[in-house]
Amino acid sequence: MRIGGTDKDPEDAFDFWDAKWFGSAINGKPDESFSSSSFTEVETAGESGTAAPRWRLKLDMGSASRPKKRRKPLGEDAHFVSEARNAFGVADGVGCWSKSGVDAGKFARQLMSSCKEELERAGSCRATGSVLRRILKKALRKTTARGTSTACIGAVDGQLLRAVNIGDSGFMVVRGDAVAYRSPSQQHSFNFPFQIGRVDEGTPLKRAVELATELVPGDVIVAASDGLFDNLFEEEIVELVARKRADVFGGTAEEMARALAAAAEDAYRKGKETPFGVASRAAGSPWIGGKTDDITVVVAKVRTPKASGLILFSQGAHRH
Ligand SMILES: [Mn+2]
Repeated sequence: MRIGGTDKDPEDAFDFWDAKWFGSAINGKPDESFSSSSFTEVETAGESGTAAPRWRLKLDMGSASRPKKRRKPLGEDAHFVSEARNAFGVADGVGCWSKSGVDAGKFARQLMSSCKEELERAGSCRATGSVLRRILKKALRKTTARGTSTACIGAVDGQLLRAVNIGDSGFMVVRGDAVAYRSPSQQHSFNFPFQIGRVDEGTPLKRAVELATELVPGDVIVAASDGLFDNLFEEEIVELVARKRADVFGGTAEEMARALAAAAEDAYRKGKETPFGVASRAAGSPWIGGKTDDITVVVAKVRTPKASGLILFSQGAHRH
């Protein structure tokens, strides 16, 4: 097993963990305890009683991906953004399917593109938790590739960000210099997330959680695969977002996404201390460094419907 970032080809360094992950996924009946700490989780089952939203917030979105293997540039993560629906999604196909000749990345990409298609086909209907769950279910049925994947789709519903999530991809809402919300991660055990697949493979979709959190203009949503969250601490993510946001002309969503993905890759390539290292040691393994993994980041900047040009003027900046 590799300790740190240097003594082995990083592209092959993760077999130990992959084997554990995959083996349990296919054969095991692991315990299904949640690894969720103090995050707020809003139950959205009683949709019928909720008032209609007063106004809709808009998302300016950008994304970045960094594959762990240069020879496999598409990697096994997938994502989508839909400006039309103010929605996004992230999926992380389980890598060790490759040992059976299956590219779980293909499955994850099919799942995300179908989610986008179904969301946009649903027209202007509200993106409630149960609607998002239905969309994920329909998208799953449309996949033809084999494999399993985590999945997280989020959409703006009035002033709320609604999401349906299964596994350890997820999102956080950065407000000012703090984390206003973070979605809970679902793992059977360390480094073995809930994951969905076709037919009987993976975790039943009913285990997906519906989430909702209130947004305010100026919030920055960071949705990502575990490649980001395992390699950067919350404080590092917040700090990077804040630094980019302070850049009046340069802090686009895409630039934020790129900077976050680059920092996460840097963390595992240089063997820095990471959340993954901390969690590994807590699980009894002497791991130091990050997790060599595909990294996918979607950044969504939250604004009022017509505020995009006004923010610059109110800050007294001039664009030529
Ligand atoms: Mn991953």
